[in-house]
Formats: sequence, structure tokens, C-alpha cells
Amino acid sequence: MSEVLDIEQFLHTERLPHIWCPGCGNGIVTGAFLRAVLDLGLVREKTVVVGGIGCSSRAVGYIDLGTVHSIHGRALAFATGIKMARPDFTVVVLTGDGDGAAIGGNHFIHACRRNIDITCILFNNQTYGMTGGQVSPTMDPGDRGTTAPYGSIEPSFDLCRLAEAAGASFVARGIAANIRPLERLIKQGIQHKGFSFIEAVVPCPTEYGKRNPPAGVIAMLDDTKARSISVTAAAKMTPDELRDKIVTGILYEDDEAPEFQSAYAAIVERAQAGAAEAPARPKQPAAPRKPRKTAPERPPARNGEAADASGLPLEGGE
Ligand SMILES: Cc1ncc(C[n+]2csc(CCOP(=O)(O)OP(=O)(O)O)c2C)c(N)n1
Ligand code: SF4
Ligand SMILES: [Mg+2]
Repeated sequence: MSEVLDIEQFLHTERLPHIWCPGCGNGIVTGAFLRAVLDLGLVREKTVVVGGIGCSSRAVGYIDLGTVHSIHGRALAFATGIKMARPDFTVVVLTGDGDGAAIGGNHFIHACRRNIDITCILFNNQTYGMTGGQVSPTMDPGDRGTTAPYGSIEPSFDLCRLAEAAGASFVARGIAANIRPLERLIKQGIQHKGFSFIEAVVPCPTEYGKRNPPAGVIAMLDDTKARSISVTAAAKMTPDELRDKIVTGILYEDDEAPEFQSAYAAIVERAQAGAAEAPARPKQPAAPRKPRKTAPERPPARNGEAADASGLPLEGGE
């Protein structure tokens, strides 16, 4: 059977056609995720996928595994509850940059901090696609959205850096334009024990693309591909050379970081065995975090050059 037919077993084909616009990257990432499920031999009854709200989060509506289409920004909170109740389940969150990093930003940093064994795949299209193209926390300064017709004046989050700093023990980035490496990252993230964050850079030709260059989905995919480089190549480059680049691959990995659910289970076991509470002990300095695999300095924002000190583009106008 072909791969396409194989992943159909994980799809509610009766719900198709999907709501996504022609050229949207969401289907590509959803397909990559389902191929990872297939390759890893995950069992339907023990795999739960949680989405929030947004075009990207809508993926859970088409997936025939255990699914929860939750509420805006709260996918990680639902997923945390599921993982705590059923540690034997594989729990995956599909979210967007608005869902996961704006309204859900607080849940995001705390899921990273706890290092709970959940895989979070965030579809980054740099906008709120579903609600018409507002500025999201990953939109670059100078980019245009419905809430910033003269260009965004906000600095953007590098979500991989945020995840790493907050405590995630597997951090990776891939692009929809280069699907096989993204698929491998998703597989590695699911296999990793701890909080895995995978940023998938996706085109939204409709809402982001109609206001920002390059025009058209092929050009958007080509542009992303041309700007993507591996972490190893990035490690040898200067911040100036990294301008405009999308660094892809595994950015951070620590297989020994304590995982939240296991630590909690150990406490429950001790309590049930009637163990006395641990005596208060002097504060220990936190163990140093594993160094990054590669440490490229944060490159200037994509449109940084085109903005003055206020962040407004020097040459405005649509
Ligand atoms: C509490 C709440 N606030 C706002 C909304 C409206 N809303 C729905 S989707 C969305 C943005 C989604 O953006 P993102 O997660 O980036 O998904 P995309 O559509 O870009 O894939 C917003 C603001 C909502 N549904 N619920
Ligand atoms: S608005 Fe953008 S993100 Fe939403 S379905 Fe259309 S192309 Fe995809
Ligand atoms: Mg988005």
C-alpha cells in the first residue's frame, strides 16, 4: 500500500474536504505528523492529539486517533491533564503561533519548565490565519497584518529559544517546504522522553501572504527553503550572515533532564508506601543545563534593517 493510503487510516476521510485554503502549509505538516505516527507504530487507542483553536489547531478535526479539539490557548493544559492521568499514552499537541505563543504563552513556558513528556508541534505562519491576519508574537517587525497596516512595531519571539530557556529538553525547527527532515524531527520529538517542542514553519498564502512578500505560495515555499540552513552550518556563521536565515534541525536536546510525570509518580509511590515526608534540606544550586548543540547568536529580525528605532518601516505604504 502507498504511504498516502497508509496514513488514511488515521484520517476522518468522511470530513474531507478540509477547510484549509489552497497552498496552506497545514496539510503538509499534518501529513508529516501522521507518517511519523505510522512509522513509530503508535497505537490509536493510546495516542492522543490535542489542538487549540486556529486553522492549524483544526488539524485534530481530521485526525482519527484519540483527539481533543480544546479551547483557544489551552491545548497544553488539556494535554498535561491527559498525560498525568494516562502516562502510558503518547500525547501530542498541534497548535499555532497565536494559539500556542500568544493566548497560550503562559501554558507554553510552564509546560517547557516542567519538562512533561508531551510533544508540541507548533505551526508557525507568523499570523492569526483563522481570524484574518492579525499580528502574532512570531511576526517579524516591519511585516504587515490587519492590526499593523504600516508594519508591526513589535519584536518577535524566537520560539525555539524561548522553549529552550524555559526548560524544554528537545527543541527543533523544520519547514513545510522540506518535509522529510521535518518528519524525522517529529519522530525524534515523539520518541524523546520530556517536553519536545518542534516549530514547523508553514506558509499562510491567504492572510500573511497577501500582505507580505514574496507573493504566491510557490514563491513563499521557495523563499523559506532558500533561507533555511542546518544548525551545524549556522554554528559557523556570524550574526550578520544569519540575517534572514531559518535555522533548522535539533537545536537543543537533553536526554537526562528530569521529566515531570515520572517525578510525580515517584512521589505518589512514596506517599502510598507511607514514607515520611522528606526532611527540609538546604537549598541546592540548580544543576547546570546541558549546553546547546550549536550556539548561533540570535540573528537580527528578518525585516530589522527596514525599520527605524521605533520599529516602523522607513519606507511605508502598501
Ligand atoms: C478566547 C478566545 N480568544 C480569541 C479567539 C479568536 N481566535 C480564534 S483562532 C485565533 C488565532 C489563531 O492563530 P494561530 O494559532 O496562529 O492559528 P492559525 O489560524 O494561524 O493557524 C483567535 C485569536 C477565540 N477563539 N477564543
Ligand atoms: S488562512 Fe492561512 S493558515 Fe488559515 S487555512 Fe488559509 S492559508 Fe491556511
Ligand atoms: Mg498562526
